[in-house]
Amino acid sequence: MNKKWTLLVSAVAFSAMLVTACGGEKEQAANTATETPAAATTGTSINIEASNWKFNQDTYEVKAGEEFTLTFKSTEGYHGIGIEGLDVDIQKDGSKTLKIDQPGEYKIFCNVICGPDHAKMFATLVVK
Ligand SMILES: [Cu+2]
Repeated sequence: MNKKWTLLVSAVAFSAMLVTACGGEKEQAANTATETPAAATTGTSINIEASNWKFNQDTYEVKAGEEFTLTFKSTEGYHGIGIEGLDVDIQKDGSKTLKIDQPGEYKIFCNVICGPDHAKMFATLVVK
């Protein structure tokens, strides 16, 4: 009976630790998010660079209804990008001309299984 109880307590403590660890990571990610000057990415072209394991900016901004060229480059490692809801599928290096009429936030993700922190590679395309 005692042994069972100890086991249960350890299991609960362990789960709590896991939850705490996850929460902590998320918080850290939010804290490390840096504001980038909008001027750098507003206009007719945006440059997205990927390294191990992040994009060079958290957000990229373009204007709705205006054509722009998206240029993607893997500066370290081999990465790619896809953008949710858009026909973008670039791997390693490449560019694509786009025009997005619908303002909103589009999720940018790495579309190459590139390594341990692949799942953390996200950025946002803000269409204003
Ligand atoms: Cu990846």
